[in-house]
Amino acid sequence: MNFDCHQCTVCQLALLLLFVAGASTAQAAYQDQVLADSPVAYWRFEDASSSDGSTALNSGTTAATNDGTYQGSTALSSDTPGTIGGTSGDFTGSNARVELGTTLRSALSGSSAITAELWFNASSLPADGSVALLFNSFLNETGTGLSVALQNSAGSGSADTVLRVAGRSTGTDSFTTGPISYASTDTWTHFVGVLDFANDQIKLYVNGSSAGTIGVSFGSSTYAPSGATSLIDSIGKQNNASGFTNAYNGLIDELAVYGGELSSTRVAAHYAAATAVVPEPASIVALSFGAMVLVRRRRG
Ligand SMILES: [Ca+2]
Ligand SMILES: [Ca+2]
Repeated sequence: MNFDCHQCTVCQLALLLLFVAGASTAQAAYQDQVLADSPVAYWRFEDASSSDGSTALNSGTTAATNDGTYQGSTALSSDTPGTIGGTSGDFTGSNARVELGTTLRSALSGSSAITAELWFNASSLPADGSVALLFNSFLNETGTGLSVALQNSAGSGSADTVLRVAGRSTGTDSFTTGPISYASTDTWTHFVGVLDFANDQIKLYVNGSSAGTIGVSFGSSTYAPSGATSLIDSIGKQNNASGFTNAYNGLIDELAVYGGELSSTRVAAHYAAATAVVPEPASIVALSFGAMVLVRRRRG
């Protein structure tokens, strides 16, 4: 039997290239889906360093205007959701945070809806009566804007923990929230919260599917920022009048903010892009071996 080793090497190289291309396509797919919806801000946590003072790059349309700054010994982790790959932000639950400045609120001003989208994986839930802040833009004691957080009410242990998006359209609004039960740890979850000011609704999505539409009452049909302008926006911890508080303990990745509503169709498309099946390296080895056997049989 004649067997051409040159062909075998070409075959293996071709399969290796296919595998590498497949893996990088899967990583780009989620990012491409998000960018196709023109997020105002999009922090991917793909930064080279997270040492205090280093930049958390904004890949959204406002670019460097809304770059963040790592503080409080925030780390980067290779534990990431689905097939997205790369790195996520690792918030220790003590002082870790990304500081975002005060410019996002003006970029969102006038929007008839605001959407926040992120992946998170909680290492622990907030204690009874406590809040773990995932993301906040200007929603403080009196500020407008929105926040995403885990909140554990006093009593009943963690059984009454909720995941919620909260907001005010204008300074005269009450603190308006859309909560859903959530008490998972060590689990990557895709969450989308929509504040629909024009239609007085909060819409929630978990892992690509609707988790409820809640009728609320916003005072303004468009976002009209107001409040204590010195308080900065942040990820992983909240800046309020008493300083940084409400620490979150866990991972956050691919946090995007849109100056409009992300539709249910687009939410599902984003989630699907992150969960597309990619062949495991072991499968590639098996496929490569199988192809070699086929080549040998055909040529033998
Ligand atoms: Ca990432
Ligand atoms: Ca509780």
